[in-house]
Amino acid sequence: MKIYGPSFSPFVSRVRTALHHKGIAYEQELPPGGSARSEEYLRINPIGKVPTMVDGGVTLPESEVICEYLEEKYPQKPLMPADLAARGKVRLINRVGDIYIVVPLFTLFAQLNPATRDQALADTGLAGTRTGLSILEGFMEGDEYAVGGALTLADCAVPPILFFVHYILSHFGDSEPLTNYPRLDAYWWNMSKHQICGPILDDMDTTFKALLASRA
Ligand SMILES: N[C@@H](CCC(=O)N[C@@H](CS)C(=O)NCC(=O)O)C(=O)O
Repeated sequence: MKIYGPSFSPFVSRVRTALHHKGIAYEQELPPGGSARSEEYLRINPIGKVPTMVDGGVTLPESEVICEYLEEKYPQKPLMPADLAARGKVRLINRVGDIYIVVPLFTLFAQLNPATRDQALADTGLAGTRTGLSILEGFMEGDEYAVGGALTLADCAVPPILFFVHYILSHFGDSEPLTNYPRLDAYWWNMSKHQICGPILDDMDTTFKALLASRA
């Protein structure tokens, strides 16, 4: 099994968390041609984003799709609860993260530099991200795990998103962005110490700092 993409990507981290939890061996490579938009990589994944999974003859883009594939191919050490309503909750939390937090967060990511910042776009991104966090706070079932009492696909997706919530909002004067969301705040600290999620978050931190240093 091969995963294309760097460890600082929240979407690569989501897939890596599932792989580590299930104990599946994999190789990790950066996109050939040096970018997710290179011709070589676009032949593998025409969406031009990371991650992509290649498993024998199966090539899949999109982190959520890859995680569902892994869950079905390797049902041992499940990442979906048995209960139907809980399964719906996992999918709902992942949808909220991908649409209602990541989308406004990406708007903010393009406005990090105060010198070139479009303040109206930044304000829209900030408001949207905080609304998304508030929605997510309401759907979280606990502060140890997102749904029920065990790791699920929601815990593969949410902690890497919260990593970038911290990084991005710190550029807008909010260095403790989860203070108003007590369940998410406690969850973040619990996940940073979790035996599977903690090391993945550490890898995000190390590789992201290296990326920033290489650009400085
Ligand atoms: N919905 C996609 C999002 C993937 C995504 O946005 N990846 C970013 C990195 S975090 C990317 O590949 N960006 C490269 C680019 O846009 O050129 C997923 O869940 O896999």
